[in-house]
Amino acid sequence: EVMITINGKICTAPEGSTILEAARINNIEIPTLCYLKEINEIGACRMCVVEVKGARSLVTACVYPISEGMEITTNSQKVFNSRKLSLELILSTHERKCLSCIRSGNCELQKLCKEFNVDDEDYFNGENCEYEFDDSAVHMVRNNNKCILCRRCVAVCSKWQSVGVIGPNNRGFNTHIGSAYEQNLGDVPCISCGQCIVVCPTGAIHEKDQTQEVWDALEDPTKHVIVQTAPSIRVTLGEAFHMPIGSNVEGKMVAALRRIGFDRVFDTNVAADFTIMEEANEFLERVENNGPFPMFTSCSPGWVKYCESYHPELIPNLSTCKSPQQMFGALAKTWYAEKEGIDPKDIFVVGIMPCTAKKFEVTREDEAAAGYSDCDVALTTRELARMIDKAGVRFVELEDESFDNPLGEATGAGYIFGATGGVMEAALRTAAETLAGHSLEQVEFTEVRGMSGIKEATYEMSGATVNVAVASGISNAKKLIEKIQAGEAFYHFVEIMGCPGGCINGGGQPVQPASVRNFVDLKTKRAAALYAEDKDKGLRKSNENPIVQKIYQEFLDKPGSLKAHHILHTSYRD
Ligand code: HC1
Repeated sequence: EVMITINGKICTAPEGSTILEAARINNIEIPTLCYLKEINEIGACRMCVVEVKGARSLVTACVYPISEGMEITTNSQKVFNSRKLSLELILSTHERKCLSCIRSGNCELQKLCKEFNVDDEDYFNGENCEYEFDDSAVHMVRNNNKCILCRRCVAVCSKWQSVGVIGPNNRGFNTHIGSAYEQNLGDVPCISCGQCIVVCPTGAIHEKDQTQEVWDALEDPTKHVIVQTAPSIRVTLGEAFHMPIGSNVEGKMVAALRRIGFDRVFDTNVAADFTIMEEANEFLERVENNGPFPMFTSCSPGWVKYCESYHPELIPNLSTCKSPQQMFGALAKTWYAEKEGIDPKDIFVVGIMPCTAKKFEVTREDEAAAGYSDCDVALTTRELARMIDKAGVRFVELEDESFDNPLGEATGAGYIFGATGGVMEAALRTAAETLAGHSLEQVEFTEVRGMSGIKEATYEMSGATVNVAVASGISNAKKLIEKIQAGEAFYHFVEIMGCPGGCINGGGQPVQPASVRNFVDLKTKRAAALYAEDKDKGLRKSNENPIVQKIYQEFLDKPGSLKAHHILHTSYRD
């Protein structure tokens, strides 16, 4: 511990801390705009300037280490004036259409302008670059007129995701973020993960809003509009309504979806149970046929796109299972349509997903079991929150309601899909039981839980040794693939999720400002709510789900059957 003084008060902080970290530990917030812990520590925005006794000028707290006896002032007039000046300069090149901005109300720049009494937005007005929107990608829009050049998006794209398809173009006054040679985002191998969106402090990047398509379907009397909610939505949606991180709002979410007017409110978790049935079966088939190993999971569309674009040689290793979102849509337009006597062309399936790549996934080829796209629209958690607000639904006050049947009751295995390691654990539960041929006591495979980027485990199952690995975030996936390809590791089964931590930290989730992201373990809190729900469930193995058993009996025959293949599996291309 190092002894320092902050604003006249003696306090301590661990050695090696920056001033920013030391202040936070002592409950003093220093504002930042560019800083993202361990990812973007460039001290460029100068919002975090503070006074240090003896230093010649103000120092940037995000990168400046503390030392014994250091005297720091974070709240002097000199500090305030400098921050205000920085904000005025940022505003001079910022498109100030705040009223209609998608981030109005949770824009980090807007909040600081208010705090530092920026009373003249036009103070440094002058010549400005005018950028066209880049809306060439399926999932997102970039409006560089609102970009403040903090480079957080650039940093996460290259460091978390090892994709690196964006960076600064041009220099000086003309600097702007984009792809190399000014290519459109839609023309470069972006994997649509949306991690850039959740770290953007302003409205410069956001998902392509498709809520109007859903409102239109809801008004169309010929459409039977079904909504399905991904595992992680119920533990993150509350954040959009200022509820604590990790609140499980499943009941309110269902109630809100009904108030909005969906004809049926179903659960993607049921389809996650189907994914496990198919994936466990596919895995056991590979065991019989000696590979190809490892088998990679295929439910994360950002990962699938990465695999297709960057590692096409691994396509034979990708599970052919559609993702739960797509399996759900396929079953809705085949089994459910038949059962309810509805023409599948009149069924409109909306997925509420934590993920921007799901918008891309619904457009994939070979995902149309009934001859129509399995799923029609994928909305992010944020888009759903906007629909709830627009519909005038007082979310926090809602009484809990339950999903509709028959596609509303999932096992605990379906819930944990939303966190890294969850798909693996769910698959192991069913695979172990299938191999044993009878019910097993063991439900939890805790070695694959937790937020480490790469997890490995070995299990003995009825005499067979199964090596598994789990990676989340593409930079970790890349490391794991390199290890496998170098022959340094051998796994039978590998789960990969495109976003660090899995879907609970997806690119479509409610945006938390950097002041939260840098200091709160968002991923663990959100995941804990899913594991708690799993623990509470009477049924925790996908193979125990009565509706899953029923649909196999009366419609699909058995996992891996021809019909199951036609409806629930897909193909890939490089
Ligand atoms: Fe996911 Fe999945 S878990 S991919 O993370 O397999 O997006 O939440 O819906 O499809 O079920 C996302 C989450 C989600 C699918 C499932």
